Amino acid sequence: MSVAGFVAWPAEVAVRYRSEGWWSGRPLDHLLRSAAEQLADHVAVVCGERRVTYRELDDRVDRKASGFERLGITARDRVVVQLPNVLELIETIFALFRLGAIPVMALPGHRRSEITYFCRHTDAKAYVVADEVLGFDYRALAREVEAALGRRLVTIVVGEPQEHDAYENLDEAPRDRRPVDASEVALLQLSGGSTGTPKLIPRTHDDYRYSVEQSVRVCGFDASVRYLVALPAAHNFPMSSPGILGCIHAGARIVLSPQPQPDVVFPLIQRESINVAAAVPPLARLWLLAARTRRVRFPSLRLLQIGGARLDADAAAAIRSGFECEVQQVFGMAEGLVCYTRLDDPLERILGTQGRPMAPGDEVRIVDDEDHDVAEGDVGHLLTRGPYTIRGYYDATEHNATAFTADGFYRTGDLVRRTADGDLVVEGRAKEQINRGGEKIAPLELEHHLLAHEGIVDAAVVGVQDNLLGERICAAVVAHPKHALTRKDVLRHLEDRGIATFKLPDRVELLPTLPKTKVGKIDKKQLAESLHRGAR
Ligand code: AMP
Ligand code: DBH
Repeated sequence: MSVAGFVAWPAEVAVRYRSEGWWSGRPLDHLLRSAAEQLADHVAVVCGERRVTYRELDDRVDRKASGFERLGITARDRVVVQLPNVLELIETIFALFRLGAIPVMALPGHRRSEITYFCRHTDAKAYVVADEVLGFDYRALAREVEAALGRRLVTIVVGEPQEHDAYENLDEAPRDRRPVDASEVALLQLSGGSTGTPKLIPRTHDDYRYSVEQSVRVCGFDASVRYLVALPAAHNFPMSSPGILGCIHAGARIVLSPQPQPDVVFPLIQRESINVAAAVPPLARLWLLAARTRRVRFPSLRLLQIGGARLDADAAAAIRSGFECEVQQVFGMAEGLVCYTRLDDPLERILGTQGRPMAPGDEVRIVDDEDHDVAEGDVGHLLTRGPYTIRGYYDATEHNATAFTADGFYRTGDLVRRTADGDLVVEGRAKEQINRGGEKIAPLELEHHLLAHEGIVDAAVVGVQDNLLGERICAAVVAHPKHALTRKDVLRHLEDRGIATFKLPDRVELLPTLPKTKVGKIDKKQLAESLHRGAR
């Protein structure tokens, strides 16, 4: 039996994935157990001045698992984990994997609105946070979330706990336990989504592990890798492509950067002789500019992986020559499918495409609006299915009916074409989503929050083209004449609603009316274009 709300693969498909050897039946925490057995004294994680070996990490995870258990957390319990890039994040998720409990991978930028939703929607038992990061107090957030939920959460705090439970005290003798069933849900990842509410993505031990193993193979990770985590660690890219889990599978070294800025990252690359790093396109370009002005070089850096948003060929070439390293494009999604350019691909394919699916079991279709395959080379909707692509969002029956085809393909919402070499090129998207430098934002969700203001009669949120971020979030608002609404009021309203920091609009426009289509719907295309023209 699996956790409720999970859509499993059809039985005959699961049988095939197992017989092909794609699903190994081994749970995720075994990645760490094997590394601890084979490379006990290798450094696994560097976090500030702390360095832990694989043996130490494995031991700590065992003790933490028993500690979580003492607080009443058992198999299938959902635990919202919202930690910055610290060792405790890695320990926590592995301790939960070991118990068969299910971490919900929140990001540090999430606020009351999202965290309350995650807790309510998953009926979470516990919440793991840091005390304070960059002046923001997560213990206070935990209080607000409990008030919104109207119930208590087991809140575990890394650092000074106040009235909550101290993470430090989760330290109990390791126990023998039943191995976890690898076909069960291991974690809930998040999707940017395109609807009014965020979507949760159930990933099983079997499927996530397969995606990590395939990533490690394609990216050539081995024990010599020193991998920099500068993006938020819980995100699917730095977690699994090959990311943190890939490093553990390969016995590589994970170096956690508390922040992504050059001031923090550059000294770390030098001090730790980093050879692989992952970035979203705007971050890679920011690093490049800073490296140029400071005239620093990074001779240890071998590979820069770039994904999360479209990287154009010129930027890819500039990054490659500026850092004197190889570039790999990563086109992935927390729902599953990950495409990579291969390390030994000809340069024009590395720079000019988003690569191709990583695994033999990946199925890809490119279709028109009627779900018919387009002619080879034409642009169409990308559909995908396979041994690590979900068959449904968590507890979302209605949305799943349109987000997946009847035969189980996930509708990615991306518009792509396939080159003669078989690589995919992302040409745009059909889904209502803003991609702000790799952060995905659903306009509908923001519009709901805006319309909750009594002085706002109409609202539309659109992505406006931006040279650095790809897109910026712009909220166009029509205020009721009786309310003398200012832009500041609108932003303050959104902050009061408790939405994630990365969803706050870059720009708020107060307009007398919004452009409408012939059938009376808001014409977002025209709106985005006029806002773009207005910005120039
Ligand atoms: P999510 O479903 O929230 O995990 O976001 C995944 C989406 O990010 C994909 O469906 C694409 O729209 C976008 N994406 C990820 N990587 C790339 C890339 N390398 N190039 C273009 N778009 C990307
Ligand atoms: O954007 C993404 O979600 C993403 C990008 C690169 C991803 O999930 C991944 C690699 O695994």
